[in-house]
Amino acid sequence: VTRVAVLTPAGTGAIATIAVVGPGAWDVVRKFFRPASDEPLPDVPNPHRTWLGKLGEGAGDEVVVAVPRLEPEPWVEVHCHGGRQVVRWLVLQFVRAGCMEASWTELVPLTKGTDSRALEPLTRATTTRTASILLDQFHSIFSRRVAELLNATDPDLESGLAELVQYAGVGRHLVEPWRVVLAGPPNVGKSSLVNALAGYQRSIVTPVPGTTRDVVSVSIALDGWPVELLDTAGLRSSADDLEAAGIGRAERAAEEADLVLHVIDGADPASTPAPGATSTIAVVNKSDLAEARPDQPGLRVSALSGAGVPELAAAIVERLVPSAPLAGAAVPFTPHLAGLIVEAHLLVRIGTIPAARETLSRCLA
Ligand SMILES: Nc1nc2c(ncn2[C@@H]2O[C@H](COP(=O)(O)OP(=O)(O)O)[C@@H](O)[C@H]2O)c(=O)[nH]1
Ligand SMILES: [Mg+2]
Repeated sequence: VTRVAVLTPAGTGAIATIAVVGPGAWDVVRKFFRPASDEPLPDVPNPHRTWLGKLGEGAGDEVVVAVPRLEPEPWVEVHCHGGRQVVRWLVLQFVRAGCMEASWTELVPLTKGTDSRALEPLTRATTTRTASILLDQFHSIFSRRVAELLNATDPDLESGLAELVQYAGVGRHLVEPWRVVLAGPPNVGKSSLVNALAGYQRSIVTPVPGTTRDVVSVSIALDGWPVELLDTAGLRSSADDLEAAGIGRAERAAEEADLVLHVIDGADPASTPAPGATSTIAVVNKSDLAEARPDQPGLRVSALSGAGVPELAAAIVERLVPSAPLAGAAVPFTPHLAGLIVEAHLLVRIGTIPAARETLSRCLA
């Protein structure tokens, strides 16, 4: 069967691309195409070439026909004017000639050497860094590596999994951002710090304690990694019901976070250092003030002047992404695949190699 699909988004644009894919693709395009030069289209298309001409009866639309590839099936593209009616009219012409209308998501898996499971996350990636990692995996880097490891010796399987498992965290967060909660008493400068990290005004900053009643989130990219900063109501007991509800939500947000920034006011003599759990960074804000004490443990910053903010951003990235994959690295690119890799790595480490291989095999499409 030969399929026809519009590859460009619905709506009006300057250019649209229609793909005709399948055994009859070349013949059906050739039937409607009138080349601009005297040279007719060849009987068999040479891949990697383009032709300019007109497509369709009557005046026709001026188009460029391209043949990106012939394997595994002939793939012919028609680049035409992007008006809705022109595109519709050309597609219908192919349908009348016997093509089946399809969506682009049905066509892309037909591309040789690609892992179509990466396509949906790729369309949702928010940074170029995550998109380029997903693009690598779309070109089967992860699935090829898994296939190699399934055929590898036991020691190679173990070292291969040890390498892949380093990127499980990244794989879980190529689409879903890491969640970083700013926690601490009211008025220490949490909202100001969110704004300083984001580089723009977003959450409410006020000198009155307890204004951030709920959890306010700001999505940013740190070093190309998607991070959601969650600004919480101050963690303290409150008589105000509305504020108390906000505090409850703040505590839950902190429990579910990938990282908690415990913020204290460096100039407040009553402030106590944050608990030193592994998933927290102690932040001492207001380091610009004369009263700020130099003895408090933690990363010293000033949301007001910006001092220490780049260092804080670097510390967050270091904690969230201790090892970043280089270009071309195999990355388990969804939370599901990351989970399978963690499990397979665990199984290989406790010596149950056949179970590890079975788990790893579930990473293949
Ligand atoms: N001097 C100084 N004041 C700050 C700094 N960060 C925040 N503030 C002030 O402290 C007050 C409380 O800040 P806010 O961000 O609302 O604190 P939150 O309750 O923890 O969210 C505001 O008046 C801010 O302008 C800082 O680094 N230096
Ligand atoms: Mg606040």
